Amino acid sequence: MRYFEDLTPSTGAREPRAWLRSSRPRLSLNGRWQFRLWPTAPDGEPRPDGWGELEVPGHWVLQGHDRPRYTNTAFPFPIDPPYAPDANPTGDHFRWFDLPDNWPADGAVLRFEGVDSCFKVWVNGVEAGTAKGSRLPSEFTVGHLLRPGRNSLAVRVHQWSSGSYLEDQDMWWLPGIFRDVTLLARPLIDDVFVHASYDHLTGAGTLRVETVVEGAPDAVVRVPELGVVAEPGVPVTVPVVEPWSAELPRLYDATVEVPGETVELRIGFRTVAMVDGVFTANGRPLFFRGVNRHEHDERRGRAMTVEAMRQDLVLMKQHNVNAVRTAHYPPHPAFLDLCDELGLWVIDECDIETHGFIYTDWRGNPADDPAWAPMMLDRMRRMVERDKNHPSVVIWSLANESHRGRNFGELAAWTRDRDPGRAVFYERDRTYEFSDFYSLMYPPLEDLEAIGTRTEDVPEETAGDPSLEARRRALPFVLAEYAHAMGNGPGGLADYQRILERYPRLQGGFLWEWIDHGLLLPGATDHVYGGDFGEQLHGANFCIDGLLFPDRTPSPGLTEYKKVIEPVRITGPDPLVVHNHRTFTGVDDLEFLWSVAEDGVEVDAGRLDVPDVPPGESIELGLVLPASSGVERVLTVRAVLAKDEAWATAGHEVAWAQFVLEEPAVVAVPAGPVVESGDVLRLGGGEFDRSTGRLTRLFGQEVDGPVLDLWRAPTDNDNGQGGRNGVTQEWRAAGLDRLLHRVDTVDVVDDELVVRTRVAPEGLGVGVRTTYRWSADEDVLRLTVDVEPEGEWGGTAVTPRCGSWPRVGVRMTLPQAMEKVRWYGGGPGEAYADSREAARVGLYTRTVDDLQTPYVVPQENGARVDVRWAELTDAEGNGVRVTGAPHFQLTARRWTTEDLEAARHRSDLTPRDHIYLNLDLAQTGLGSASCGPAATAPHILEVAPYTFTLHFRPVPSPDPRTKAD
Ligand code: IPT
Repeated sequence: MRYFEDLTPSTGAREPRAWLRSSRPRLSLNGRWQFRLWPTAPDGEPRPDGWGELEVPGHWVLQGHDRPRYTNTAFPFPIDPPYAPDANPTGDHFRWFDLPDNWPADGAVLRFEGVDSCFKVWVNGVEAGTAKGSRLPSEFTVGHLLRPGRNSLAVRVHQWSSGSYLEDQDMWWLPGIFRDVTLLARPLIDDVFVHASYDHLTGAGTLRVETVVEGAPDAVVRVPELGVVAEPGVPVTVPVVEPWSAELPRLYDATVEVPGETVELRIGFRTVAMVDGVFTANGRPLFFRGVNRHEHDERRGRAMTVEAMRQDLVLMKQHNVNAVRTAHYPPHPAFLDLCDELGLWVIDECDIETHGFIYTDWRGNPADDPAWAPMMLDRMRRMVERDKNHPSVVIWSLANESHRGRNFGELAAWTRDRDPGRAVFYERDRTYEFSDFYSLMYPPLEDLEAIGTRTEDVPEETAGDPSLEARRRALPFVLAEYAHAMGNGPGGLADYQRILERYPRLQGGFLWEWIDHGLLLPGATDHVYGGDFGEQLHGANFCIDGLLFPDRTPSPGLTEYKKVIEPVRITGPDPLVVHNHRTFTGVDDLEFLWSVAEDGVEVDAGRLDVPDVPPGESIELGLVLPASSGVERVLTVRAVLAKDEAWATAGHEVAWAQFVLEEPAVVAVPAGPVVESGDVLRLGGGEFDRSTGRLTRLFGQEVDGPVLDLWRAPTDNDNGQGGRNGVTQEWRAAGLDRLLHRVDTVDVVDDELVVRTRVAPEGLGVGVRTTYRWSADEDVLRLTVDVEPEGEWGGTAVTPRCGSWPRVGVRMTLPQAMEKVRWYGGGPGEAYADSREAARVGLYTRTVDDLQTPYVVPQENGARVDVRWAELTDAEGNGVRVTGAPHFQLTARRWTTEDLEAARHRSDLTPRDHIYLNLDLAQTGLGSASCGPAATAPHILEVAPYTFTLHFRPVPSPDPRTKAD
């Protein structure tokens, strides 16, 4: 059997050990390598002739050789473990390197941080070893193979191997040497295991450092700041230390020394423990405001730069995220260093996922086959040994989505024995027998609530085993994945958070997922996803499901998450209360600012005196507000950083709240005559077609509409998973995407123009009676729309039920020059019924182009909610102001809903020569049905009668109070 297909994890590799910063010489072998790609695994040794070049670390498929492949669960090769197909792209990598003159003569180690998926190494033409386990390090002893001066290094990398059966994570298949390659002078200190605990009752820290030193000379452990000088293996108690937590990531510099080598460490004192079914750190229950993070860079794939890793963590901290699950493999080791430094709780997950065995109904699943136990245990050991010194890592995760399997018992037992100081996690074995947590993915709210009260149904898997079931039911719960951020969404975050925070059993969750996996291939401007290469089997855009766009700009979902998981809450206005939801720290790092705005313009502001509030407690504040003014008044209270932190500067906003103190006075109904002249009806600033009743000119500008609109370009979450279980199907079946309009009557009744219509889909009997009532005076044109569904929306024997509408509102066009948008209402970003916590009332100015949210796969986006009024004007400042009665939702684009719906990539959208405006009463929420529950009842726009009113005024306005500035 060929080495890349056998069940040997590696040959010639050294024992796994910690990732250490050593004073011994090292030589980075990153850089330009020679490269040649073979369509199938060749025999013999790589020879350097006629080759191209490649950047290492890197994936060849992102550097012009072959192409990347995306599948969700399906293996892109036959399920025939442990075999690889003959079509097994194999990349030969070759380079020369010069050994520095002063390189120590006592040996060397060649270290690979990650090679996908199996490789063989030759040094100066002699084989040094082989390894599998893509996202894990491998080291080979190579000192005896080196010579002074010039040396050659050849690495043959196979895309497919037996290891691939353990690497079916939902992501791009990206072969190559994608993490650093380093030559290390042979370590004298081979391994270090730091045990640094914290006693929250006494405030003492206890440090014990185990070392593995070759030849066992005496090592010395030093922590200068604490005056500690200790022997390895001997516990030292320091009476007072500052503990490490994600909120206050206190690290102490330390060293381990032997003659000839110093290893530098950063120690965090902290103790995690299960106490009465609750996971605690330093004596307090932990609560995860987490994200699942894949390693992804739009150009470099999983060959991450340290800058991008830092950027990820800084963005997480800035958005109130306090935990990360390294979905679904150990990250680059530098990432965990940064987690220690910046403060994040980490679930470190092993590089194991066998999801594709769902297609054999789990027959042959490696997780349940003892023959695979060594391969799996090897992975667990390499992760735990590498990452064991990071205070940020508090939970070891055995795997993702690999079903039930006895090998997990072995992994868990080994892990608990090796590191009793952390918890063990595995979600997909429904007995949870090997896990310290109960966990699920994407449960509906009711299920989460039941889990909170420990009244959830007994899983089938534990039904026959009362003691196993009792154990499971006593476990704390962590939401491993929820709120699928695919495309526009997720919706419902606030609803989840409310439940998560209510029950002590629920210790938080990890949103799916951090970043969109869109890839930019060399020279391309559009991101690719599954299917873009004409491949048959692919996962389409299912991995475009992040809170960041592929270029790491935050999407509206992240802004919403930040608001929803605020660690400090402000409620009010009377009384105004600050609640500290942190676990360990007070609020004295924050400054509390207030301001009052009238119609969006700040009229008063100040600083609130807030005494420190201990974690878990609240405080009431006195705030005397200015007297009534007759216009809308909004109080905003913000908590901002009082000083710079490692991840944000002073003034960075952590939490905020808004309160409408006073509603505006109601606008009177205008009354002026309707004037008929030929085919045209004139009413205030509007001109209407006599026969259709359609508005054709508005304050002198050519317009079309407004007409009823019920449709939107379906979102990924509307579509549901794989185009099933979504609302789009229901909406299409009801013909909402093909509505026809018929005008029944156009009447002038007193001072009103009344246009009665029926709007209905082709081919069906359902319809919507829609009446437009127009009235006007000199300044304002007023439209009231009555919407009255009729027919069998509830379904018949032959037509399906349609329970909701995407939107209810009107659409109209404006001249393309009216691209400047100024509005008073929710913003600055888009918002939807179940994703609107982050929208705050203010006065905003944007262009129509700015209003678009650049989802990789175009879909409904860009709505602004709670809009009191919005102006669309041209460069000269001429245009129209739309006012709601009281509020409306605003969407403006340079293309139609239909264009948006048809586009598969952003470059498919080309501006037309109009601006398309949607003025809505409401839209259905977003939900998370692309992998989870749909929008819930309160956020669904039911099929029902609706009435809404809009006022149109010219800009500049004759009324000085509403003048554009
Ligand atoms: C879950 C996977 O764990 C994750 O990798 C990703 O595929 C996510 O779904 C969807 O994007 S698995 C799902 C069947 C619950």
